[in-house]
Amino acid sequence: MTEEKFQKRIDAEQKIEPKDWMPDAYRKHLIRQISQHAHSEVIGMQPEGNWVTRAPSLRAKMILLAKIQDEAGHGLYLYSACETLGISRDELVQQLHDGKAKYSSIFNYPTLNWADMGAVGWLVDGAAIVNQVSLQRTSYGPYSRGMVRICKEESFHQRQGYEIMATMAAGTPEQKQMAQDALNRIWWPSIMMFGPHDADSPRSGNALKWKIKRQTNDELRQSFIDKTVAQAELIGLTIPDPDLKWNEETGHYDFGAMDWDEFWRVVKGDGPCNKQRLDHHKKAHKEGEWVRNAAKAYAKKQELLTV
Ligand code: FAQ
Repeated sequence: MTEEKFQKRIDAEQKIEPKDWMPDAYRKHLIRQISQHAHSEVIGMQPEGNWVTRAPSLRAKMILLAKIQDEAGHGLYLYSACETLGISRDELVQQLHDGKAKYSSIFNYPTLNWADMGAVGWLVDGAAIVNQVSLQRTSYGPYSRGMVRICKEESFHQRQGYEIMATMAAGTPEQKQMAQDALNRIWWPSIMMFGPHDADSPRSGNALKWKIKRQTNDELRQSFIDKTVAQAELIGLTIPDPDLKWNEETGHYDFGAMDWDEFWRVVKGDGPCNKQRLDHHKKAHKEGEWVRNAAKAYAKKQELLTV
C-alpha cells in the first residue's frame, strides 16, 4: 500500500489495525504518544499513593485505592496497545528509565496534603478525560478501544476528586482555605497538561493529518477551562487567574498567560519531583524483577505441560 492509499483510509475514518500497512513515521508517532501516555498513568500513581495511608476515613481510603488501581490498569491497556506496534514492554520501560520517553509534566509536582487529592482528581483527571474522550476517535484501533474503556473509569475519578473539594469547601474556614490553596497550586500545571500552544506544537501537524489527535492542544484546553469554571463557582472556590473572563463574542472564557518557561523546565526534567518520581519507578521495577521472572517461569512450565 502507498502512503496515498493509507491517507485515504484515514480520511474515510477507517481504523488502522496492527497488521495493516502503515508508514513508519505513523508507527513511530504512535509508539511515542501511547508509551508516554502509559508512563503517565503509571507514574501518576505516585503522587496519590503518597496519601493512601493518611486518607481521613476508611471510605476515602477505599475510593482512593480503587482509583489508583484503575490507573495501573490504564497503564496496562496502553502498554498492550503500544506493543501491538512491534515494541516490547521492556524496551518501553527502558526508554522511560533512560529519560528518552516522557510522561505528563503534571506528575512532577508534589501533593502536599489531602486537599491535593481532591484537586488532582478534579483537575488532573478532569483534564485527562477531556483529552481522552477526544482520543476515543483516534485512528489506531487498539488505542481507540483502550480509550473507550479508560474514559468510563476516568469520569468516576473526576467525581472522586470533586467530591473531596466540595466537602472541604463546605467545611471549616481552614478546610475551605486548604481546598482553595490546592486549586491555586494545581490549576496552572493542570492546564499545561494539554501541551504547548498550537503554534508551538511540532507534533500536531502529523497527528491531525493522521487523525491520531482529533482536536488541537488549544481546543482541548479551552474546552476543559469552559467546563471547569462553573464547577469551581458551584462550590465557592476561585480559579487563580485574574484574566479569566467570559467572552460573549467567542462563547468561551478568555484566560491568562501560562508560564511556558516553567512548563519546559518540568518537561525537560527539572521540575520539583522529576528525580524522585523516576528514582522511585526504577526502584519499584527492580524490586519487582523476581515477580516478573516467576510469572515467566510459570508461563513456560504451563506451555511445556500442554505440549
Ligand atoms: N507533559 O507537539 P506537542 C492522566 C511534549 S493521563 C510532558 O504538542 P503532542 C491520567 C510532547 O510529548 C495524562 N510532555 O506534542 C491520570 C512533545 O515532546 P516529544 C497523559 C509534554 O504529542 C490522572 C513536545 O512536548 N495523557 O493524567 C506535555 O502532539 C491522575 C511537543 O508537544 C496523555 O498522554 C506535557 N503535558 O501533544 C493518571 C494523552 N505536552 O514527545 C494518574 C495522550 C507536550 O516530541 C493520576 N497524549 N509535551 O519529545 C497527547 O494527547 C499528546 O501527546 C499531548 C502532547 C497533548 C500530551
